[in-house]
Amino acid sequence: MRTNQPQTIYLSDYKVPPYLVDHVDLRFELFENGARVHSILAVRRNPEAGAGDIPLELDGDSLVLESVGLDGVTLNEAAFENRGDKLIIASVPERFELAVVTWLEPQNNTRLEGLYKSSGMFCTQCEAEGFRCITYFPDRPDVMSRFRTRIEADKRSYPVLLSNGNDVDRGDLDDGRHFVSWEGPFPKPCYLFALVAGDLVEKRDTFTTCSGRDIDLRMYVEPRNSEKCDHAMDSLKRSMRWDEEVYGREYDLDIFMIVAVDDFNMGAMENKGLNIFNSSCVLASQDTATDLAFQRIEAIVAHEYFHNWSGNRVTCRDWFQLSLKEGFTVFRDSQFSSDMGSPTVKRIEDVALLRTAQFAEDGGPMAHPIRPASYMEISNFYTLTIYEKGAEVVRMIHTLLGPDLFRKGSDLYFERHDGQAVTTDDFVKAMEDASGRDLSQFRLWYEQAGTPVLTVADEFDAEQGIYRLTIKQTIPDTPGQTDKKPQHIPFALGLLGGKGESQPLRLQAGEQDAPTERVLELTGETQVFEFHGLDGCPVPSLLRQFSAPVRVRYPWTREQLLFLMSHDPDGFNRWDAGERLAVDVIQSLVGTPKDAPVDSRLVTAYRHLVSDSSLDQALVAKMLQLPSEAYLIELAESADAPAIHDARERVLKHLAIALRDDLIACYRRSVEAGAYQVTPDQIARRSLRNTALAWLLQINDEEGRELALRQFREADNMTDRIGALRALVNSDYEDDRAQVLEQFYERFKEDPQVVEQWFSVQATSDRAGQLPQIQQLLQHEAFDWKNPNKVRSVVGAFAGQNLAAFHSPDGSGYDFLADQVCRLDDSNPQIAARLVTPLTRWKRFAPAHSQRMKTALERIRDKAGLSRDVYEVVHKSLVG
Ligand code: 0A1
Ligand code: ZN
Repeated sequence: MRTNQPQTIYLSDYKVPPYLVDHVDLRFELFENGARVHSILAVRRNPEAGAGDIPLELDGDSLVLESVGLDGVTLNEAAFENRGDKLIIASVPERFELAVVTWLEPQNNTRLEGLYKSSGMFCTQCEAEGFRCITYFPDRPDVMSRFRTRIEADKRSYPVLLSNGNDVDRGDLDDGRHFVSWEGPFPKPCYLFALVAGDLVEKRDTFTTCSGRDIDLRMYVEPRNSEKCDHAMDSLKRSMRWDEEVYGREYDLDIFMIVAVDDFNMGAMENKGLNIFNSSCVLASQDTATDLAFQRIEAIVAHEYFHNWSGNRVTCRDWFQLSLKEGFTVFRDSQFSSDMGSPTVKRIEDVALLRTAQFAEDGGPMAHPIRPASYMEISNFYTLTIYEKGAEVVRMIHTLLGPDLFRKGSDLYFERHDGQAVTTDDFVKAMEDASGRDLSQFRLWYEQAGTPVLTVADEFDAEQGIYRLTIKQTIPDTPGQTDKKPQHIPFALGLLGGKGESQPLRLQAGEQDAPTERVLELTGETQVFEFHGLDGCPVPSLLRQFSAPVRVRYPWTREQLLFLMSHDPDGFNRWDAGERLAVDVIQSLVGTPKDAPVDSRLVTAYRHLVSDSSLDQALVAKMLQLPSEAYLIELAESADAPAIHDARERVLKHLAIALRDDLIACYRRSVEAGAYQVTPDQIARRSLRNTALAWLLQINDEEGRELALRQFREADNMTDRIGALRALVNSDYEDDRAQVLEQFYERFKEDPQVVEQWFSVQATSDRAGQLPQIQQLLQHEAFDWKNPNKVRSVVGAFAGQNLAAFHSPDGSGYDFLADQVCRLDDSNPQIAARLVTPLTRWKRFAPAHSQRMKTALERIRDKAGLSRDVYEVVHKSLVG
C-alpha cells in the first residue's frame, strides 16, 4: 500500500545505486481476474558504490508477493523482509539471479500507474514510478537493463501482444492462450518499459532512414478508430525526417509502434519503441478533430518520438533531472512545429501558455526551479516549469550560442552520454565544451525558481544622439528561496524610428554596419546600454521573440503600443504590443461603471486587423484573441475574477458593436471553398471566421446567428462545427443553444474524443456552465469518473477556464472543486492533485475569494487517508 506519511526526498541525498540490474526477464500471465508476473533479474554489485555489506532493497507498490528465489533457491520468509513498499534482502552475493513472482489486479487499478486495463485492453504506464506496481525492482532511472518480455494471454480476447523492442518468438499455448516474446537491444531504465495486450487493429507504414534502413511503423487502435490514424502516422514520418535533418538523429530499432488508449493520466508516453498515447492526443479525422487537435497531435507525436534520443538513449540520472529530457524535448518539438507551420504563431502560442500558466506556477506556492531540490511525490513535478520553462532555458542556450554551436553542443551531448543516465549539468557542460562559452552564471536558471522581472527605463539625449536603456533585474522570492543572484539573460531588441524604420544599433559612436537587432546579454543587477548616432528618440521593441522567460516592465504609452502593433518588424512583438494594449484597456475598466468609455484607439486598431486582408492572416487571427481571463487574473495584484470577466466582456461587446459590419465581411471573406486541409493559411481563416461568429453572437446579431446555425449544419470539419456550437452556446439564444447541443451529442455520442469536446464547450461557457449545469454534466450518461479525459473536460475545464463561475462570490465553485478532489483522491491521486491547482492560487485573489479558497483547501487537507500526491500540493499551498 501507498504510505500516507509523505516524506521529502532531496537531491542532495543522491547516491549511486548499490546494485545494478544488467538483464530483466519478464513473463506476464494475463487473466481476467489478475496478472501474474515472473521476473528474473541478473543483479550485480555496483563497483562505484563502495565496499561493505549493503542490503538489496527493491521498490514495490500495491503488490502481492508470491515468491522470491535467489540463484535458483526459493527463499523462506525469514530470508527477506517484505515491507510492502520495499523488499529487502539483508545479505546477497556480488552477482546473483533474483526470481520474484508477484500478483496484481490490473482490472481494479484506477490509479492508471503500472499495469491497468483501459476499454478491455491491458496497458502500462511506468513513468515515473509505475514499474514498482508491476514487480519489485530498483525503480530509479539510473538502473538501466536489457529487457526480455514474454506475454501470455487468451488469444481471442487479446490477439495483439506488444512490448518494447523486436518480437523474437510467438506461439500457441493450451486453453486457447498464446504468447509473444519481445527483446530490446538497448539497456533502458524501467520507466520506459511498456506492455499492451488487446484486440486492436494494426495500421502499417514504413520509413527509410538516412542510412537506408527500413523501419516498420505500426499503429494499434481499437477497430472503431481505424480511420483516425493517418495524421499521426504522417506526423511520425515528418518527425523522423526532421530529427535526422536538424539534429542528425536516426531511429535505432527496426520497429516503431504507437498505441492509443482511452484512459491515460497524461498526454502520451515515450516507452522505448512502443509509445502509448492518450486517444485524444493521437486520433484525428477531419470530422472529429479540430485544427487545434491536429496541431497538438503532430506536436505530441513528435515530442514522444524525439524522446528516443533526448530521454531514452540519454536518460535522467534521477527525477530531479526531469527537465533534462522534458525541457530539451519540448524545445525540440517546438522547433519542429515552428518549422512545420508558422514560426510566429507557434511562438505566440508557446509564450501565451508560459505567461499565463507557468508564470502563475512560478509565482505560487508550488514554485520550483527547473531542477528542483526536493519533492514529496514526483508525479507532481510534471509541471509547466519543468516542461515549458525548461524548454525556454534550452532555447536561451540556443540563442546565446547560435544554431551552429548549439548543434555542435547537442552532437557532443548525445555522443558523450549515449547509453548513460545523466544530469542537467552534463547537458550544460556539453554545450560549454562544444562552444567554448562560459555558462556558469547561466546555470542559475536551473537552480533558482521565480520569474525574473526586468524593469526597463530609457532616456534620449537629443544633443548627443544617444539613446540610453537602463535594465534592472530582480528575481522574486519563492518558497524556500530568497536573495537570488542575477541571472544571465539574453535580451533581444530593436529600435524603431518615427516612420517605423529599423535603426542601426551602434553600441559605440561611429560603429560601422551596426545590426538593426541585437541580443544584449544581461548578467548584472543593473546595466546601462547606450545606442549612438540616433536622430530622434526611437520606440524600443523589447525582448523580441520573447528571448527569455521574464516579465518586462516598461512604461509603454498606448501610442507606442499602437505604433508597435503596426510597425514592429518582429511579428511576435507586434502581437505582444496588441496584447499589452488590450490588457491595459481591460485593466483600466475593471470595477468601473458599465458605461465607462472604451478607448476608441483600440477600436481603430482592431478595425484595421479585421478589415485589411493584406495582413498576415495567421498573425491577425492571433491578434484578435483578446487576452484570456486567466492571463488577466495572473497579471492582477489581487484578482477579482468576476470583475475581470465583466470588464473583458464589455470590451469584447464594445468592439463587436463597433466592428459589426467588418466582422460580417471578415466572416464572408474567410469562408473558403476547397478541400479541408490543416495548413497555416486555412487554420488562420477558420480561426478568423469563428472569432467573427463568436463576437457577433455576443451582441445577439441576427445575421451572425443565421451564419452560425448554417455553419453548424453545413460544416465539413470539426473546427467549424464546434466553432459554431461554441458561439451559439455562449450566446443568449437559449433555444438554439439547447438544440445544437442536443444535435451535436446525438451525432457524436459514440465518439469519446468528440464527447469530451462537447463537455468542455459547456463546462467553459459562462452561459451553459453554471454550477447546477456542471452538476448535471457529472450525471450525464457519457460522464465517467474513471476516465481522466472526462474529468478534465468537465471539472478541470470548469475550474480552469470558466473563471467567473468558478469564482462565484458565494464560494460554491470552490466547494464543488474540493468535493471532486476528495472524491478522486481515492481512485486516481495523480489526477486529483492536478485538479487542485486553481485553489492553490488563493493568495492572488481578493480577500473575499481567498478566504473561501483557503477554507476549501483546508477541507481537502483534513480528508482521512489523503494521498501523498494531494497532500503535497495542498500542504505546500497552505503553508507556502
Ligand atoms: N514523459 C511523458 C509524460 C508522462 C509523464 C508521466 C506519466 O505518468 C505519470 C505519463 C506520461 C512525456 O513527456 O510525454
Ligand atoms: Zn516528454
